[in-house]
Amino acid sequence: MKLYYNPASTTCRIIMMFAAEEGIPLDFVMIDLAAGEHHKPEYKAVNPSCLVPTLDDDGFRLTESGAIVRYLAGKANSAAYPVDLQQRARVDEAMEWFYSNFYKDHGYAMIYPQLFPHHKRPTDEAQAGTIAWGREKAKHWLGILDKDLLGPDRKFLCGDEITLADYVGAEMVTLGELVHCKYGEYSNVRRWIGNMKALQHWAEVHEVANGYAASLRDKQFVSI
Ligand SMILES: N[C@@H](CCC(=O)N[C@@H](CS)C(=O)NCC(=O)O)C(=O)O
Repeated sequence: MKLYYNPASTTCRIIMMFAAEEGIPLDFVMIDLAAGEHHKPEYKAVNPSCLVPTLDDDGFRLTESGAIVRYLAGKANSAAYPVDLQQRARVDEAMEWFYSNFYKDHGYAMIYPQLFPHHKRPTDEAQAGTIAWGREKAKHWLGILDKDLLGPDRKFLCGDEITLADYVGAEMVTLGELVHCKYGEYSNVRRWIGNMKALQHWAEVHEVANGYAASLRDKQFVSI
């Protein structure tokens, strides 16, 4: 199976981490986002949305990181996506919470406009307003993540065992480290992220992202 990816991409690292931890072999095809390779006709034919990741399983092409990890988990019979209907529904519930609530505010409103020119708003006022709004909403979601989704006892989002939701959520939260988020008010979130960072393949999968973070160390950002 081929994965079109870029290691600096949050949504790609969800797949990279899950595949690495589960020992699922993937042939990685690097797409150079900085050079605009994802907008070239060759890649547009692979993924019409011109985004990474895309999986190609012997000609079966699949986009959307959430769909891709579910597909890989199904192929590998992974316990990280339980077959029991209600347990699986809990994993889906947490995954959807991150994609549709948390990421749009924390990632797309607070973080990406600060990092990427094509996410920057057209005026200073709109830019500052978007980031401030995203920050407030992200703090709201982090409070729920900390107290209700994790609480003081859970090792992972759905209990003591890691699930797909943890792979999704941990990438979306740690994305904030690029803009110097420390999440000081959210001790359960920090404890959970610590559990994720202790995974065997975390360091190698995050090498490029960590290099990018280091290059941003001296910049000023709005953070949490
Ligand atoms: N909903 C998609 C989002 C994919 C996505 O946003 N990918 C980003 C990298 S994290 C991308 O390809 N960005 C290229 C661009 O914005 O031009 C998924 O979960 O796979």
